[in-house]
Amino acid sequence: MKSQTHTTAQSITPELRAWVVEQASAGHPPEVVLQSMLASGWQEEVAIAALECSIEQHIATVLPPEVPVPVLALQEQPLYLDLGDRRVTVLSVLHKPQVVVLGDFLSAEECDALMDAARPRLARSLTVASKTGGEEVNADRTSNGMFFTRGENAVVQRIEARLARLTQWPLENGEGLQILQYGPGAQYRPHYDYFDPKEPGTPTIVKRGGQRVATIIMYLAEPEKGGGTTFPDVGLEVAPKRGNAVFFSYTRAHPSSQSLHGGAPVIEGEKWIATKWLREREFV
Ligand code: PD2
Ligand code: ZN
Repeated sequence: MKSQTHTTAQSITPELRAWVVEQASAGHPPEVVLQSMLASGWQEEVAIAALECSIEQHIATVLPPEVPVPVLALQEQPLYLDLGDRRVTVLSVLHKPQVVVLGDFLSAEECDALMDAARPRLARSLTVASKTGGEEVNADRTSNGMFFTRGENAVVQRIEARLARLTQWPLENGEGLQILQYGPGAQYRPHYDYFDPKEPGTPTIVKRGGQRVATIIMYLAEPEKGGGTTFPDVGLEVAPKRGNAVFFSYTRAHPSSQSLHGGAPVIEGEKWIATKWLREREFV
């Protein structure tokens, strides 16, 4: 690299930035790049700042953009959240990725009402086909399921309004509530809920409200064994306790979000969940 002889007012030029990105792309670790800048006469603060801002800018060109996501009101570390019609318990919080486990989010009557209304409409679960934007049966997902339309009945309306207060995110940005039933052996292998920007079907899918930015899984019936919701990147497993819920968000449609998650196989009994996916904008 070109030697830096003057000691005042060094600045991060486009050439310096390009050089840093080139070094990083060639596989040189940041500390090595920093050492070589210092050896060329760069002041340490300028060299570190150059390293940080060059890498940040480079990341912005190769990763999908970061987008705003719903954030729960947990600033004062409350034990309970008053959601107007119900007080729910904050059981645990993971900060990166944001994963919040909530106790008593649904009443037993609400769980039963959702399952009763869903039961006659259950069919083998489909997933969005990322190649085409349509739907397909997926061997990674061996549950039965159905979708309510948004606001379809009084219980669905009440739960959707509660979710909107929890997430401080417009109710209109939510997809219709999905119900899934898992018997023994059924599972949902680890996946991301966002739509992969590299897949050809994604532009079609995101015309209806943009990317998914958060998921809430509510447990309606608990199996005796198995069926936890796993987050393999962070070694977390959420117990599928009836009435409880888990919220998680993903600021970037990329594995670096660490939002990989799955439904572990049910070993004994039956697991039922309701899933709400939140989009960036109104889901139409
Ligand atoms: O059933 C689950 O625990 C589970 C796991 C992963 C549900 C979903 N994803 C989902 O509905 O997206
Ligand atoms: Zn999922």
